[in-house]
Amino acid sequence: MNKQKRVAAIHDISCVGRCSLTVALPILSAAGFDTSVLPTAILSTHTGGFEGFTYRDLTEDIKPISDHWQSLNLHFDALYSGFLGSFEQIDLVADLFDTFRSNDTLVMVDPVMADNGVLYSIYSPEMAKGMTKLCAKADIIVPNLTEAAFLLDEDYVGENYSQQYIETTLKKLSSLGSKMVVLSGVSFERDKLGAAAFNSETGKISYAFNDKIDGYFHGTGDVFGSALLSALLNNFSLEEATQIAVDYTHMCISLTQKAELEKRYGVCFEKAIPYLIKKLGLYNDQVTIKSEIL
Ligand code: PXL
Repeated sequence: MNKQKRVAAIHDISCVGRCSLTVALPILSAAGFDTSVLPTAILSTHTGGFEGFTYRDLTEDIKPISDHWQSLNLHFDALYSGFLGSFEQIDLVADLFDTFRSNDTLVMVDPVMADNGVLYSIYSPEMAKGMTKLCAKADIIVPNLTEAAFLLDEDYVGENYSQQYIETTLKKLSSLGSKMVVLSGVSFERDKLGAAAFNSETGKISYAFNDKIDGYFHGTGDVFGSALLSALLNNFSLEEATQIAVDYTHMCISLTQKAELEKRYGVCFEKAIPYLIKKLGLYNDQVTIKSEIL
């Protein structure tokens, strides 16, 4: 057996409402990776749709955890950051990248901070500026269209944009410093939704789409990012990995919609894990998802 790859997932724990670590950890584990976690904050729920959530900022714990990890001489095949708990965490996570990056480490930054044209409630515009610094340290960044606008200090274009706009945006995002960019939430046709990917080393831009399901489903950015990383670490190309992540996210949304689940609790990504595993080629047996098991 090849050596099992190890990932560090650096996100918050939203105790209720599937997103961030409660999504990244199970998906990356199911995809076969030894997944270590570094929680950036603990919230009773995520910030999008629940009143009165608690918030414990774990900024003070990052450096001691990192120092202890360093004493263990840990090697990480991927470092994957998402929602950060404070402005200071940007520099702390950047330092952690410097400490644990080796030649074969893939550093993925999801600049989680906004959606649908607005910043998440606890984020400030300064956070958005700081996040560009972290993106510069990444091999791959995975913003949505709103985050892209904040990173580039541009106006959010809403749903009216051209293919030219997407391709220019991909290139501008890559010039922040990362080799690869995957832009999520891209749609050119009313009934299709997906992502655009750019590899600055080859200059290649690719698109991955699936059927669009109307409505806002919480936590899908984290489902998408975790599936994308799972595919990249399983040696799929950027184009293939983007399609796998789009298809898996679509499957999760589709199952959630069929089950008529409350959207603020996130998508039922768990039920679609066998589908992801099959797409990743980890099992050869026929896998069918039965929506009636929901
Ligand atoms: O899925 C993004 C996310 C992660 N973590 C927290 C959030 C959100 C989006 O609202 O509130 C705490």
